[in-house]
Amino acid sequence: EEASNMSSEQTFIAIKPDGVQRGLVGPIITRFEQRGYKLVAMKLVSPSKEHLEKHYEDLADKPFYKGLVTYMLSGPICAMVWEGREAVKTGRTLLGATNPMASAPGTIRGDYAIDVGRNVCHGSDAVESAKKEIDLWFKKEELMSYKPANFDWIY
Ligand code: RTP
Repeated sequence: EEASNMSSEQTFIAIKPDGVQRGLVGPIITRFEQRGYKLVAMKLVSPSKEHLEKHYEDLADKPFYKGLVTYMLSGPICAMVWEGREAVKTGRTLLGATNPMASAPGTIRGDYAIDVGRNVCHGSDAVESAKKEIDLWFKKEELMSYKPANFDWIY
């Protein structure tokens, strides 16, 4: 497959405080690695309330918004950027439906979560929001550029 179509798309994936506390960082990273995605950036962070309000600004009118921000402030978050073909859409597929009660087994939420307010992970929902989120959570120099050794076999 042509290089142009193999690795250009990036998505922002975060392991929420419950996922970090429950020791799910490893299993979640493993799923993205095993599928063939490339880890471009990763850090454990405790963002400010203002940062999280910006991240969730589109949800400011929702009844669950305040509780959501409090939940996201409850412990460190593992922030990541993953890259590869259709990374945004497939990233959401790997995560599973927002409400874990509707997430299929085999997805991260379908295997590890029960409550929509403790759903373990976040993934960008569109290429445009992925760009905004990557820009919000990472500095340019935190994004790594390299060619994984397995890419000639995956694409
Ligand atoms: P995410 O951004 O975390 O990947 O989730 P999403 O796009 O699938 O879902 P969205 O509607 O944007 O909601 C963001 C997060 O808010 C929490 N939530 N709680 N009814 C509720 O209590 C409720 N609904 C949503 C979830 O943590 C969801 O991931």
